[in-house]
Amino acid sequence: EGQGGNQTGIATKTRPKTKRPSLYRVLLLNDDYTPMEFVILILEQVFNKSRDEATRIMLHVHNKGVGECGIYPYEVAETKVTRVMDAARQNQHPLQCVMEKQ
Ligand code: NFA
Repeated sequence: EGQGGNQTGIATKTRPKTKRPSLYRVLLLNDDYTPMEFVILILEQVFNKSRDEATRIMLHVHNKGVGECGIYPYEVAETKVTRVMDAARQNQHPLQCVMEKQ
């Protein structure tokens, strides 16, 4: 009586212990110098947003100081943060991208 019960005759359920990957929120931070168009391109190219959605997120970051680009498993989030920070550095923009456990 392994799977569906125990020695008492009372039916019990065992659930296979699968670990769901923890999710991370990737955020863009506002600054005074990064061009709006650059931020839109980042949101399109790194976060696969449409132009309309990218524009919406960019303006949200611009107006509120911070905004969410997406929620991903750790390694995906980390890769996206690295891509943004590399692109910002290459173009000499101070744009900052961070991840936080959701
Ligand atoms: N605040 C920037 C500007 O006025 C635009 C920006 C938006 C920068 C979102 C960083 C993030 N050029």
